[in-house]
Amino acid sequence: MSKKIESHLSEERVFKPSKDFSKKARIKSMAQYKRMYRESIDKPGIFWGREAKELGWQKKWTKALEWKAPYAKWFVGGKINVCESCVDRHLKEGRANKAAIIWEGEPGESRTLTYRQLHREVCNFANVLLAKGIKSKDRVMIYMPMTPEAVIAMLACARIGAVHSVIFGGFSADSIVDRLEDCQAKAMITSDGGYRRGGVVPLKENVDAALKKYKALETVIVHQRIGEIGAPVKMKKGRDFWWHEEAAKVSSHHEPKGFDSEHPLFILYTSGSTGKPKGILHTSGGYLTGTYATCKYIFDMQEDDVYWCTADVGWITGHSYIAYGPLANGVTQVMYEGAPNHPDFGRFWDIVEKYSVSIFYTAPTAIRAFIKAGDHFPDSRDLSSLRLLGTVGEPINPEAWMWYHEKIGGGNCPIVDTWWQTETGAIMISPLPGCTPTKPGTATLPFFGVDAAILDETGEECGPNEGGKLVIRKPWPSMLRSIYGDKKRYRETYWNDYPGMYTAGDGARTDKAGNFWIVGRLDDVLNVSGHRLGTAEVESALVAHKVVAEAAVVGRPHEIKGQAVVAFVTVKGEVKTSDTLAKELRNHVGTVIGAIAKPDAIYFAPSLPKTRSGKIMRRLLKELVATGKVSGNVTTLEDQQVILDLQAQLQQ
Ligand code: 7RM
Repeated sequence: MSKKIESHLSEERVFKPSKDFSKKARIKSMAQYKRMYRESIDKPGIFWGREAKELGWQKKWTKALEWKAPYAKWFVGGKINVCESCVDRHLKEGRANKAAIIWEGEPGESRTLTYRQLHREVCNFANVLLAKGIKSKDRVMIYMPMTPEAVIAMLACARIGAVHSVIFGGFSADSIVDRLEDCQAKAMITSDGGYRRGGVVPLKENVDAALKKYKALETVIVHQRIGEIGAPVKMKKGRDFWWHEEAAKVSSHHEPKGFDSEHPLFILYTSGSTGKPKGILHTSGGYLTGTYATCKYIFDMQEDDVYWCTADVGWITGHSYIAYGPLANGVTQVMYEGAPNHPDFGRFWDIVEKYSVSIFYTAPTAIRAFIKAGDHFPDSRDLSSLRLLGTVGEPINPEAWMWYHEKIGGGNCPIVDTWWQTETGAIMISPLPGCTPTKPGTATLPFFGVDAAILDETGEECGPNEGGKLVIRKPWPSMLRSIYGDKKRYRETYWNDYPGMYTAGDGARTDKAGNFWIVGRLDDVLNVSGHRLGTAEVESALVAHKVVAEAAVVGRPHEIKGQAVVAFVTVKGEVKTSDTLAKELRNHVGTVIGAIAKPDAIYFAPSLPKTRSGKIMRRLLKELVATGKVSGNVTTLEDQQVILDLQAQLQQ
């Protein structure tokens, strides 16, 4: 099979699931998929009602969907406790002693929480939050490493109706401040630190720095992860409390109360085309139904599976496919704290072997890094427990797909390439592993209830192989409900292109078989290692530095990261440019946003290429960094010499 990798990489290769896989899968044939898809589109209330019912509601809904574009309400009148559906329900259904989370710390320790233990921990921590005066709809920020306590904190918030907002542990103190202010958080849950690549991430220290600027926060609860190893954290009296000390003061019993199906569950910030991240708001009943059903059908989760999603809980993938979807399915999952290359690139495969992982979900950027590291890492591990593989975050290049298929899947695991977004809450376009014929590079077909289409500028549907904008024409249960505190931006960002339809911001095309091929973002959003980053965010971080007059940021194709950040900077009058200054600016971006936003390269330019009306022509800069020259139309440039000078600088 490996010969095939070299010989032809055309769209013609089609991979079908084995008969053996299909026989045991939840969806066994294309006929079954088509029948269910038809029903999900024609009678969404009946289709989704059946899925939702499996979650255990405290009160049944009266109406499945109320749609006044662009606002949807799902399961109106129903009452549900999301945490009860993810945890308590399994105690009654015979899973009390089943492993819910098998956790591995980066230094190597291992810990298992059964559903019963998870229940006790969550109830206990819910009582801690209540004792600290956290009430329904209060916003609670979570800034933690990948420990079970991160999931426990999320579930405890859900249990008492508080709205969590998780911020990725790699973001900086300044990023915390922006988000605290935007959602007006009342409490923060953090850790003394987390392990990453052998080092310690000083989470509490970052929180302390952020709280110098945001004073409205009342309570900080600190989970002890590092203990003696790290520098001792400072605890501010009356504000900061140790998780374990507070937990010891309260009971581990808690009766879950039902909340409205549309009760807010969480806010998650994501990059858009302005400098200010958007707080994507998700609610309860519909979100859980979407994440539950996608896990069930796309990951084909079954009672004896061991599932592992390598994402961080700070991203939507960690919310939907670590915290909520898998637990709603009562599956056993692996959770890993650290980096894929610690101590070396064999770590993931050691974990797969150690816990007999059967379903594995990761990002193309990780796969490309593994390819580069060398085949001896997976070759020397027993990966035969795997039966299904998944990817998410960006288009997967056919080479990476084939390597994943051969080297990790041993040539017989279906691959689900899942397209979705923070905004969609759950997977939207993906193969169903027991039936969909797959091709390297396409996310294939829409999931149940997803009315996806590709439209041209006039709103006409594009034909096969015609590029256009990806839209969703009908509401779906796990869709975002708004941008927190900014309905105007919600309408303008997602609902303005075509009346009543959701625009994803991605360019795409279909092939003759109806498969969706996602090309990439159409707006000024980069995808760096599968993470969304707005060029405007990086630009505003740069211009906040005292020496910078102007900045333009573009993405450059990168072998492993997919895209790398490249910045063009004009400094103020008297300032001398140097390598040292470039380094200082890179670190500055790291301080303002986080390490993922640091530019790979900074080019100093006396001025930036602009149109006569003063708009920076990012299109030219993008071409310049990708190819080293500018071939396109430059006649609208105000000063053509600017781009020629930059071209000369890049060619040096
Ligand atoms: C889940 C997640 C969303 C953006 C999206 C796309 C890109 C994600 C795929 C993909 C091609 C995929 N949420 N994207 N998955 N592109 N194929 N399977 O990543 O909000 O952080 O990013 O990511 O551009 O719009 S996200």
